[in-house]
Amino acid sequence: MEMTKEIRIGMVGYKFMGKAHSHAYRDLPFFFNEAPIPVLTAIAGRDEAGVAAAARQFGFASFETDWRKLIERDDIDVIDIVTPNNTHAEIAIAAAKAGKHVICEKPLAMTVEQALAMRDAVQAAGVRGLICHNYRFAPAIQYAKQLIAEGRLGRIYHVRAQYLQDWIMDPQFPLVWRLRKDVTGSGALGDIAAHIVDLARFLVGEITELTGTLETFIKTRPLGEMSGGLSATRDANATGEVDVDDAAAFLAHFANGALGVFEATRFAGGNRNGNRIEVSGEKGSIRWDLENMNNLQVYLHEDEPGLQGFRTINCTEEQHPFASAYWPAGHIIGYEHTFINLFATYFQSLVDGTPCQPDFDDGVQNQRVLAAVEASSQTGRWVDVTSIG
Ligand code: 4PW
Repeated sequence: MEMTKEIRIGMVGYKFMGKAHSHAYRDLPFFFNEAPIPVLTAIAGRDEAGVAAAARQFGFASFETDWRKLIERDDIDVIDIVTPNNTHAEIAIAAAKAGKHVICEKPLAMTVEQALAMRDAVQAAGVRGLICHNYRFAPAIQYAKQLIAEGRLGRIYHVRAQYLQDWIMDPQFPLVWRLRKDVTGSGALGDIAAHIVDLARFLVGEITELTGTLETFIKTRPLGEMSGGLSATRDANATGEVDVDDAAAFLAHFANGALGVFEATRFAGGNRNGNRIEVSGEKGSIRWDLENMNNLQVYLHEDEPGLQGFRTINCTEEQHPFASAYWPAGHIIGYEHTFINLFATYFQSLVDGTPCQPDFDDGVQNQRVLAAVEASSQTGRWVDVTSIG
């Protein structure tokens, strides 16, 4: 009997996404019992006490206080980057050059130029990059993709996507790294619009041109630090200028002729994590909301008149992608399982040598869209996404 392959993980960073990824690695073999097994080999962070505590909590066998040491180790197959965005390119390129596969949180980089350099580095080294757009791995989104690919919705006319949060609405919420351009690149745009751009690209295809705008409602905030999840601690005595967007909105044309309307904001009071997409086609429509993520709303025009309307499909049946790995029908899964599905697919592809998306090409395409929104916001004009970078 052939042994199940092990994939040895070296993770850089250990906050919100570090916890989400580590949890997924530990739970993965419970559900995907024939998939390669992730081994939590080492974790890196600059603060020795912090990284040691994270290693204990998440279950890593060892830790390093310099990510370069992690990359030099020959007992690691995959480097997983869960640090702020301004560090992604340097770590990913060094990891690829050292022959490691690279998992990277979104957005891939600060700029299209960096994203291209990261894509080129993994290609040149013959290793595989994965960008963590976990939401496309919700079973309901995978099922929607199947319906669209089978032509069940016919020609696609509209994409309506929103990512609505409200965690920084308090003007006293501090200027954490996610609100500092030098660390994060952009605000709601790169942090959450990136996800709906990925869902739209996955379901409908490439965006060719767009026009958009960015807005910063609160321009000065107290200084402070993230303290876990999306909470923060505030320094009462110092303030700083906010140089990223609080909200982004744009209209887009897709290569297949569809029209898209996108909105991403951290100022939609009452919406804690409202990641939503609706696709309208000539024969039917689908709509999905992360906060009710097991359900897919489906409308099919072929339904008998009088009974037409959106039906709610609970995507936990054996026909729904990934669902059988978990529980019997109707026994729902959550946010954390989107990461498990993503990593199980990626690790299997590493062993089989088959393609796995979203890869660094997807990261580059996504970054082009983000750059186009910024450019359009500055000029007030439509921007050709295909000509960027
Ligand atoms: O998936 C989302 C992220 O990309 C999460 O809900 C929080 O917002 C954390 O970062 C962004």
